[in-house]
Amino acid sequence: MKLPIWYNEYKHLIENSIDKYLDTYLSLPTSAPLEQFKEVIKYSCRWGKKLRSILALEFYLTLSWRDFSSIKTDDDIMKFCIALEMIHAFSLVHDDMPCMDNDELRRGELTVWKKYSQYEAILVGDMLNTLWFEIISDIKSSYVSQELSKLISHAIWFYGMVWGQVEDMYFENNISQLNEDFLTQLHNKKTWKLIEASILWGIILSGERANIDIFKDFWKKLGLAFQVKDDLLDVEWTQEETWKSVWWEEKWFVYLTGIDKTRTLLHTIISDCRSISRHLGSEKIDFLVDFVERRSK
Ligand code: GRG
Repeated sequence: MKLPIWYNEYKHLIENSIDKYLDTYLSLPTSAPLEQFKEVIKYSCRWGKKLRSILALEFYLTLSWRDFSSIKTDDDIMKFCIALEMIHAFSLVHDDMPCMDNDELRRGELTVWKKYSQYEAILVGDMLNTLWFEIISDIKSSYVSQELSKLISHAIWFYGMVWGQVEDMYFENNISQLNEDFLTQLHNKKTWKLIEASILWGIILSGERANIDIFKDFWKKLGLAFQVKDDLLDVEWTQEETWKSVWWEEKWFVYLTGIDKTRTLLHTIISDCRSISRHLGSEKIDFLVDFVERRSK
């Protein structure tokens, strides 16, 4: 699916902001081992769709009636985007490790543990999951910064990514206990909590909290659609097309319900998202919804 120019502009801004932020620290002279580790840090955050932060940014812009050109790399919304991408990168680096998914390919490149080493993959994850606190603590309003820290922390642990990953690892060896309900719950924790945080905070930073109730269902459904599509990618596309390892896994909607039912499920959830996003009248958000359904990466 071809990405529109604006998507690439957003992505470019996010990537530049991450680089700029890291460079403030990484340009300081250090010892030889740390020089190599700096490369690992940059490698972990590079590439990827940056979808979570693009969602945050677009909700922020639409609801605050701001133009993309008015955004500066040190605006609070950009700090939030950098933090989101660091947390996401951290979860991917750890998820790929031999003790978890044991993946060798991510974002079209070797996974961090495969290219560098397992100890560096663990440490770069530790670092990224610490750095976001510092970034969020730089947000101008201390009340917002405090609220944001709690929400992000919940997306990571409390019914969030870590809990989802614990269940994921458990069902790996106890597949007979898995059913559609458990799988939905697992994905809700593992995947949609961070997507929820992205949209919710795009709204809050825009100053339009009154819109939160309208979009509650939206982010829940979009997060699930994202994961259902992720499962489908593994059966519908090749490794070259998706830029990641694809294989048949038993923990999938496709495995539990069959490919046709999974496609129908995706289509239904996406239609629900479209009817909610229509309220916003943003072509860009409509595109992001379509993108979740039609992406090949
Ligand atoms: C405490 C943050 C934290 C993690 C430790 C490893 C782990 C616990 C959780 C795993 C969470 C995880 C990897 C969820 C998968 C979500 C998913 C489908 C990721 C792929 O996202 P994309 O397609 O990736 O947006 P790109 O490469 O485009 O950024």
